[in-house]
Amino acid sequence: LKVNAKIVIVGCGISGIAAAHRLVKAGFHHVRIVEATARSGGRIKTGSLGDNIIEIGANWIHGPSEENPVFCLARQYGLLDPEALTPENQAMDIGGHPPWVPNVFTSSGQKLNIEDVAPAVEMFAELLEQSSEFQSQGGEPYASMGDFIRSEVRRQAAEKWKDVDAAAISTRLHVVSNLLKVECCVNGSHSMDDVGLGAFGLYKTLPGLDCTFPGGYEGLIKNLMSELPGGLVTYNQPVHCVHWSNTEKRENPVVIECEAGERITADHAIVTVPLGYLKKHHSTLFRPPLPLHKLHSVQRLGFGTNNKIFVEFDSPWWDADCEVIYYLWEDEDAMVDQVPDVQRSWIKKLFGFTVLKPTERYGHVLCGWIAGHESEYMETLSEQEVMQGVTQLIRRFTGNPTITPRRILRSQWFHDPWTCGSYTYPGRGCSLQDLENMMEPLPTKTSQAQPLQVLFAGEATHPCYYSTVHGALLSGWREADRLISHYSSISPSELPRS
Ligand code: 6YU
Repeated sequence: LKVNAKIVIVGCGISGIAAAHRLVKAGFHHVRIVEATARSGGRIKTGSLGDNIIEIGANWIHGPSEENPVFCLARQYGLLDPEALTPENQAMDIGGHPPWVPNVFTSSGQKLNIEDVAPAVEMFAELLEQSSEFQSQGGEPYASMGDFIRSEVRRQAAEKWKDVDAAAISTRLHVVSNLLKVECCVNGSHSMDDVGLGAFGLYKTLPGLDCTFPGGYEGLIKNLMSELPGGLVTYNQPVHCVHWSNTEKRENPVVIECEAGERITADHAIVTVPLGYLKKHHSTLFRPPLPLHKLHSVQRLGFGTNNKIFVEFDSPWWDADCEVIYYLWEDEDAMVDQVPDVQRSWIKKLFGFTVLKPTERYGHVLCGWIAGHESEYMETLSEQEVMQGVTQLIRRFTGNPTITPRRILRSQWFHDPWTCGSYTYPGRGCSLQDLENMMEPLPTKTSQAQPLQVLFAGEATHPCYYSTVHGALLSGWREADRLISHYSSISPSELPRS
């Protein structure tokens, strides 16, 4: 198949790169990517802290096993540690929540035993599992994940913990607050009250214990880019508007208008901009505007913020086997995941830290996680202020006033003008239909107009792997395949001429 169709891909993240890769391999030779920034990779972004490699965006391969195309490519390019390749690692079914060894600290400077927190952790895990079932049952007893979890914990605690003393119950309810904050990071939501209960189960996990890229996630981007023809990407070229539905022109019916004024004509555009960008700019990005049903899905789906704060220490103050550190605020109301006074107390939303392992590779580096409006506020502070907040927090919770970080680095995804947040979650009232609307090409009804003028890829368009790199990659392949099968099914006389 060798076609002359002109295809312009908007955005050079993993979905745009995947689409270009597939199209070029299939014989399309007029493929171009226009990218707003000076780099490829989008939300896959590797940086450094001192001598250490750190991931500012995507961190893990979620579910590294045969069905995960990111895992298969990373293996093919030789980018993974040997442990990640073992059959045992691939077979582990963790349901999206790795079984990390925790250290739990309280705001009064105590380190808790696992037995103190285990009953709440188990109850929470069961509720997450149950919540996935409402999707198939078609009924939602509560409007949001937050409502469901709080109500169920209250109900079950009254039944199962009736003989437990008040102090222990209070600790358990603070564990629930902490786990709600963890889930805000996992989902990229401000609060679990914003996450729809029925749609929560749309997200599917793959088997395999999550693994990282020892040389950085961007190694995947570099390898894929090296297989594309040189000059295919135009950098520093933000797209201002995609003009479509030009009924007078049968050839090149799409015009991509760039902010710098250049107008690129094309037969098809594949738009891969993040949902956060779409929410903010949809009214100027499309002429004519998006059909209402598509626009409503853009609005209904959630796109929140999850940021990381990397902190390096001269020596560890956590246990040698510790993989995650949790903080319980004893002065907080039970089971809350939002901070009432964001400017004064934003740090309360940070659920804790994951420990970068192995130590021989990373030294003593922790990665703090903070979601929501508190995270967006954190982005406006200076690095010095963030460092101060983190230092105070660690000193208070460990009861050790001498702990001093060596250096920090945080991500600022909300204020990134081309992302406007972190990733997609199903908001209240969302359903599979919303994700299907997201991926539907324009024009939606093929009458006389040229079909497939504007196609949509990107993590927010995947029906069950949204919010992930593998979801984004698969969505790019899907839209490339849509064009490939379109051109395979039409007769040669109908093919665009160059
Ligand atoms: C994963 C992980 N991970 C952490 C953090 C973030 C994300 N993800 P891109 O944005 O990449 O590309 C679009 C391009 O378009 C970009 O280059 C723009 O500059 C450009 N653009 C925009 N406007 C333009 C314009 N006008 N003109 C031209 N160009 C324009 N995923 O698999 N593992 O560990 C994490 C994490 C902090 C921010 C992540 C992770 C998400 C991925 O990074 C993301 O999906 C893809 O990279 C997106 O690729 P793309 O091509 O679509 O867009 C149980 C359960 C519950 C449900 N959810 C659980 C899932 C867990 C999600 N995990 C995420 C966690 C972390 C830690």
